[in-house]
Amino acid sequence: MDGGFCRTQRLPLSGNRCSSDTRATPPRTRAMIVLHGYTGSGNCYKPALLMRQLGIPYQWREVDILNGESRTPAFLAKNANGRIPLLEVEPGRYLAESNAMLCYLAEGSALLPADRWARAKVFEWLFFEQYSHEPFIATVRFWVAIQKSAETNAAKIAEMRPKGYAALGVMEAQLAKTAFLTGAAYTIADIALYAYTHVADEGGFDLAGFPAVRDWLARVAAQPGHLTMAAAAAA
Ligand SMILES: N[C@@H](CCC(=O)N[C@@H](CS)C(=O)NCC(=O)O)C(=O)O
Repeated sequence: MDGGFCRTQRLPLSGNRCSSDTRATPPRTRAMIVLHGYTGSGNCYKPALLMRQLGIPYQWREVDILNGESRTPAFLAKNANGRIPLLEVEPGRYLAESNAMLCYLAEGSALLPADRWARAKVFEWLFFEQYSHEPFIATVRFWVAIQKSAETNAAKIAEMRPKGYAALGVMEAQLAKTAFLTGAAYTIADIALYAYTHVADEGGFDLAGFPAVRDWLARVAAQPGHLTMAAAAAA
């Protein structure tokens, strides 16, 4: 595995053991994390990229969302919202919402600062991504490049495209000032925004007018342990 970002804290293990308990019990083997996802989904790519960079092994389980697999009773029992990604942190313990996964997985690493203000600025971008960026850039890309339904959705695409460009403009303004979204350091905010920005062209978004965003995309792709979207599903 490529070099990654140092973790200073392990993910919690379930089960308590008193620190004064010195009995020689065998070390607990933790089950590998399972990422239920769909190849080509930026939301699924986010936790995969982070886990790769933190050196956390995971197993990818493909969910056929185009044929309704995420809406079956079996899947809805795992995530009532019927969406992927879904992170199975241990057998039967599920976490939905890509950016919640980033927070959970990055806890204790340099990618999620401990300082209250610095952390809040990371959250600011995570919420921005979900409200002002992903609903436009990812949705248009989905219709154009994945579902191939651009013609059917032409009116909605025309409405969403300016909103996608507005989000790119917000990023451009920040990245003209700082190397990464929250300042000089790479954080999970960059992972969250990279996921759909680096494939925005697949939805017909032209990044020519966003030079700082393009330079940032290259900086993110050059981070240790970087994983491509295609490779995320190969785990
Ligand atoms: N806010 C969610 C969005 C999840 C989402 O929209 N997932 C899409 C694929 S990227 C999905 O599962 N679509 C299938 C469906 O809605 O049935 C996140 O960030 O994880």
